[in-house]
Amino acid sequence: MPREKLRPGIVHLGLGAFARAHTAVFTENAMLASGDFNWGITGVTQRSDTVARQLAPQDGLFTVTERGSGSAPLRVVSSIVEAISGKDNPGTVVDRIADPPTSVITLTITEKGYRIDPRTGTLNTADEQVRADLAGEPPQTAIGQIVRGLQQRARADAGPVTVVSCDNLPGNGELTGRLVRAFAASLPAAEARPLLAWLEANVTFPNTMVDRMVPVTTAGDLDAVERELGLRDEAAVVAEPFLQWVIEDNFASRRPRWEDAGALFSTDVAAWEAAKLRLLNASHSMLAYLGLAAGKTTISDAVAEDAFRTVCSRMMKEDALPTISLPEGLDGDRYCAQVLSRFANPALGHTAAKVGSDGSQKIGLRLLSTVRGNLDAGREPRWAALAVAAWMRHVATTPAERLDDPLSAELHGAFPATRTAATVVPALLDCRSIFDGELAADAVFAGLLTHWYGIIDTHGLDGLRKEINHG
Ligand code: CS2
Repeated sequence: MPREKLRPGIVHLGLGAFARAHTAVFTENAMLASGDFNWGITGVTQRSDTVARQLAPQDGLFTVTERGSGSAPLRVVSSIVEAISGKDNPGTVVDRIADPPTSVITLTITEKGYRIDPRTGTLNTADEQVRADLAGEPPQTAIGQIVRGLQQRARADAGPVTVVSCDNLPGNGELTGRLVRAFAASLPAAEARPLLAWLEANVTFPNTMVDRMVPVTTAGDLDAVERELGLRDEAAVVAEPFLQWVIEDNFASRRPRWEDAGALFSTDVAAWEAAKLRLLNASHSMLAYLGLAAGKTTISDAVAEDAFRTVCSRMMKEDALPTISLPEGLDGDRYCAQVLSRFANPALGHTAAKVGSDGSQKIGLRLLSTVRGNLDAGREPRWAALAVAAWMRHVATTPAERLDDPLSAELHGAFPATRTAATVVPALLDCRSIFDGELAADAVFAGLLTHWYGIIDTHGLDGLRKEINHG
């Protein structure tokens, strides 16, 4: 890549491993294929500044190592032109968003980064950081940084911009648009009115579906890269060979030619996203919680267990597929088989603990959507309920301080002293941040959860094997 030709054009919020292995790679490939080098990325870290500190002395350069069959050789990625700690330099983030050459803002901030009020589906204005951002403190939340940047952009008349969410959320673009407008509308009226009008005329929020499994980089990975490269890369990432991006072509102004790098521009992103969430992500979560219950460290270890592979496959085919309409060009059976074989990649080392983190933010989108779809159609969501029960047991058997979940305290606060199927299931069903009243009151669902929870809790893997073989 001719770095001297590179000009900044994208601000990316959430510079984790996924962004480096997906968005940065697609963007570099698009620049190389199209010869348009105006898409250098200014990357912004969120809560932890580690990646900004790692990339700064490396001039933004880092390696991507693919793992598993069909892997390409190690490559150096050079599309990141600047890495900023958003927590420490929110003013710089706002300035970069407002810079006239910035015409795309991309986001990988994970589900919890959006600060959604689960009860209303809109911005959680009770969140302390959201409140501070609204009060005019240097913005710490991604939505606060975006809105303050757009406000500065509007005042300077710096031109239209597109905000591209790349997180695993249904209708991620529409959702981001709603949150941005909700933040803007909560500002004092004299600020809100002109800003909302400017947003309407100058900013779009296309929906996208992103896909690549990217585990946490380990010390062993860094050593392996050093052996191969002869240089230490503190910001190295590893990933599976597969990568995919489906994007709605709804841009307010210029954009990179991501299609030249293999991205698919589609008018049916919602269908791609629903398929990915309810098939891939749902079975990923299922394997994570069943795997954790059975002492399996990685997703590939979990999927190697016959019983677990079977329940995943049945969850996808019997529960999830009937609730979605597949986008044109996607074959359901082939997709399910491909997902299972990607999970089985033994070289990836994707841990069950990582995939199982933040369950409170994930299960609603991945599994409860399928549960509702089946209950509404008068069917039993048998396998999806098993996955939810496995999550419940994970929550109940992990001490609050070790549970990697933003709702850990709330979830643990709900438990009675003895934790059995009969006490844990109703206690968690009562958490309105996760289960709505209708779902919580559904006797079929509660019955399935209690059944599965009891089997895992009392009979473990052997009990599950027996039950699955009989079912
Ligand atoms: C995983 C996803 O950690 C998780 O929750 O299910 O990050 C998954 O690896 C990606 O969505 C794959 O594209």
